[in-house]
Amino acid sequence: MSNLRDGQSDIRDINFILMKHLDERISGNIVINDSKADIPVISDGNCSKAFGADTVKEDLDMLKEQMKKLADVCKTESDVEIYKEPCTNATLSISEDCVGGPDGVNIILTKRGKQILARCEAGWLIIAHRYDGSVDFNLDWDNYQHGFGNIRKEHFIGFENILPVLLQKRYKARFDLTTWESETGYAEYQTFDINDKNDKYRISIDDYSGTAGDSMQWSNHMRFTTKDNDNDRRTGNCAEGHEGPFWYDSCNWGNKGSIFGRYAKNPKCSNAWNCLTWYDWPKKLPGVDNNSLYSFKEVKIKIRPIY
Ligand SMILES: [Ca+2]
Repeated sequence: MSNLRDGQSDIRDINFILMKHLDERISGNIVINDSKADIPVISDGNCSKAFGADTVKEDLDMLKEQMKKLADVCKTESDVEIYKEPCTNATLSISEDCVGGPDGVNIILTKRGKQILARCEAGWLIIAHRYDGSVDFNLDWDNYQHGFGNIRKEHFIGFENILPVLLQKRYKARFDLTTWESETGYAEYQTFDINDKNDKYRISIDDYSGTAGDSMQWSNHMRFTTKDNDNDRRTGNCAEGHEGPFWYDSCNWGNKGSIFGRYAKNPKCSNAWNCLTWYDWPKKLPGVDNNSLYSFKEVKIKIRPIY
């Protein structure tokens, strides 16, 4: 009986997803002509562009195939930590990003068929979250490529997971920061994109607005550097010297928002620029000589499409 209930629930979920995708395919000025028909006849507003049942069946077959692939997401053995825990109770809510989806971990199905897990929050898709130091962020290139941490807690989503999302539309990014004194600030960037691995995940980040200060301006157009993959503009490796990867230009002054540094577990960083740094905070941060020595308590990076 419980198997039957599970099956029924699966069918409902799949049906919902198929309908959602059909809705998207016929959106714009194309509408369902006869909602009572078993197989809907689809036409534009003037009924001049009717599609037959074959077209709809083709779409459904394609979508069923997608669903099969999707169901395999959680079954696939993965050595990437990010995918292990949530698969036991990931929300089966399919979307191209987090817009319109519920808060929590969702399966994202991109237009080109890439499936990823992402935590959603009020329509934003979270790329990275740090708040308690439970996850080491000073990791290798491979970790940043594929993601690490626990998606419900501290994690980085992985470049290879976020790039297919970014390819779909234009997205903006927002950095939410919290101090140990519980002050919050944000930096929002209307221009945000990341190039592929061949360009070492070079970032485009511009058109700042917000309250936290623009500490990413120094990283605009920079490539990503980890301790085992040096793509910065200095002779040495900035990630090695500063205990964390980033889109480094040079090491210090090109490192003003290096939020992947060491988690200090208190506001004081023992080495300038080495912790969870956000130098351009609009005032001097308390308890340190200058802002390069302050380590923030929390940072969250998230994206959502620009309409
Ligand atoms: Ca270098």
